[in-house]
Amino acid sequence: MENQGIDIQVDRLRRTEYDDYSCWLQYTSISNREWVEHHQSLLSQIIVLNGSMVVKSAKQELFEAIKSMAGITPTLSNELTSQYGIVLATYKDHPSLTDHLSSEEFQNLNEEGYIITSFHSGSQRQLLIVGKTDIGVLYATFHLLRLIKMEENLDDLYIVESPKNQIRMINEWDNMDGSIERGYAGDSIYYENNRFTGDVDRLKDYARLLSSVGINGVSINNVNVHEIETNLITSRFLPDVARVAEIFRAYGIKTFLSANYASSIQLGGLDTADPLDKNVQECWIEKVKEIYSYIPDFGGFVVKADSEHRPGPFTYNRNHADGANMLARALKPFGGIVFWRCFVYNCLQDWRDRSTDRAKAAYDHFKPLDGEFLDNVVLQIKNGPMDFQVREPVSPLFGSMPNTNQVLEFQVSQEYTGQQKHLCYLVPQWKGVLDFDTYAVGEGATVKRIVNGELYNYQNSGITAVSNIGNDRNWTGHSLAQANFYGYGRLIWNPDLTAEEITEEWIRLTFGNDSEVVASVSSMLLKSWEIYENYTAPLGVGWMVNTDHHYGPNVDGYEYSVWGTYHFADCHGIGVNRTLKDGTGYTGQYFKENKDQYESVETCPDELLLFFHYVPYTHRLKSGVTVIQHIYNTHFEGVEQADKLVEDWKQLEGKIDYTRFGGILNRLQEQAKHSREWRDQINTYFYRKSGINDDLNRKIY
Ligand code: GCV
Repeated sequence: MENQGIDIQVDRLRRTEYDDYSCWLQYTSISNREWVEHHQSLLSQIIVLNGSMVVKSAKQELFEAIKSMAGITPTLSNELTSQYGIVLATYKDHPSLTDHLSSEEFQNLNEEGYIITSFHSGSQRQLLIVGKTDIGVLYATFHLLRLIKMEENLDDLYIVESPKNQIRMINEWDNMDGSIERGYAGDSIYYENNRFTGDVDRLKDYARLLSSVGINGVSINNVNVHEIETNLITSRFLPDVARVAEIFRAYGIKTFLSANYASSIQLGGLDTADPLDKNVQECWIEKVKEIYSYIPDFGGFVVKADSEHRPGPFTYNRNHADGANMLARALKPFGGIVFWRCFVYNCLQDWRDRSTDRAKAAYDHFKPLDGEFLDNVVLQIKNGPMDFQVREPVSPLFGSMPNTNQVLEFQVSQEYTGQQKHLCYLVPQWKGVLDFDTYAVGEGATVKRIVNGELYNYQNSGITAVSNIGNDRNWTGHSLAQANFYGYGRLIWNPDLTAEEITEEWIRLTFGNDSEVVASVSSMLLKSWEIYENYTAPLGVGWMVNTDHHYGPNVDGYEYSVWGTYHFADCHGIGVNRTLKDGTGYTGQYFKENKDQYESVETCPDELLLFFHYVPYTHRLKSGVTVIQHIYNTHFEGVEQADKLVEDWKQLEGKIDYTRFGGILNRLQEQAKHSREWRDQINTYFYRKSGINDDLNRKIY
């Protein structure tokens, strides 16, 4: 027995007090001493039967967490001689260990899956943590730590887990000057002053957070690749990228880079980025070889091309498949992937011209190319056809390209949903997207079954999202926005988890097991999306935020609507006619069931009515009220609900540590104040436009 192999510096993981920095990995002392005594023998030894780097991370995490939470210093062993303890092993290395487990269960697990099982026989009392491969051991360890923190009984566990999505990724929008595009929690943890920060501890703690919720890939720079970041794929910065990759590797996370499509010009000295040009192709082949010489398991590229002034293949009269395949060919020998973003639209379009609807753009560009992409290209599609609005329909591209790999892109960072100053917990919104039935092959063709690869047998697929973290001490600015990070990871691991389950888990891990705290915070989080929607843009119409920075109310503030308002509000009504009959024809991009539902005002769901239809203010919704009265009602109600969030939180004083209690209270108070500005601007705008009084004669400023 020995305690070697434990890195002394991980001592910093131990905390006696709750600390915002630790997010949901709070290893505070368990006050329920009965629970600790009951599990004493189990927790007093860790037996590690695999020597990989990733299993070493699991061992370190478990060792420190047990020491900190239970006050027990486990002995460490590499042999299965003892009768008791927690055993970390992989199925591949130790199939015999799993004699008493069903090997069939293991066959059915995917490569990242695991089984946790309690094992007793005579005086033998063990907990087996068996991964199909080493990353499964790490994921299982984090699972076990969740159970310990929640003080669950460990005597009779039998847990079988496999992630439902193969790609579970995060996209950082970090720039090398240290800023983060759409970042609301401080500066970058990777870069400052056009260099890497070199803050290894912070990156390691980030890797722990990511891996604890099952994230297995991170692209570490903004999809808008500026001149300086184009150099990330050169010898100037590749050693730094390799150091980041090394930290992530120990937690089972692959490193990706966003690439500048025109690198052959900036770095290769060519005068073209034509994907069919032999020199351009050769240039990328050499570049990719160089990258892999630094990072042998490099994940690949994320590319934003021909969008919002970024370069792309259109300049050379080539299409997206030409561009993506050129990069994919270079990456193929090394197992790399190209994430090619479908966020492609003409940001200079004239909104008066009803035939060029921004919502239609992604489908129009990509659907005709189905089957033309190589199998290591994955099309990256935002959840909706616009841009992460508080409410929009699901992108019609999902399900419409059976022969092309797809990943779904969410935004954890709250660009349009309060920028981590307002509480807006997005798990319920994401669940709605994942459960949406596209009817691509009849009933049941949900988005989650498309992106997990099941429906069309995709080679590479899954879910990615824009990160919401920065170098603020609590990572996410608003401490309750940590729930979006956690919830994203847990949901994409298993989209069948309910929002309630994920929420309760996060609260108990983050704040402890007090039932009043759990009930109250859970209700606050689960209602927060609806509350935010109530006092902001109504009925799916979107935006109404200030231009460029996208925070605060501005009804006409859509930056690309220089040609007139994008929501088409006039003195008679509001909304965008996207019907096939006499609108932009966007509804025609959906499969029949959804097309029919959205096409008709009668069947279109209220919450999306103004996305699909222009209607008079006096149009009666299915809820029974008119559109104008709905706008007034929800905006008054939203403010009352925002006030209630403050009151609910105040009730928890004394139950939450001082720092987090105060920090969250400040944000909620700011939200309540700001919600009034929203209410007043929107109600006044529509009162003046429509000239219709509020039925309840409330004061409209
Ligand atoms: C990274 C929106 C955001 C941009 C972002 C873009 C994208 O337009 O406002 O900041 O650019 O989406 O997803 O590429």
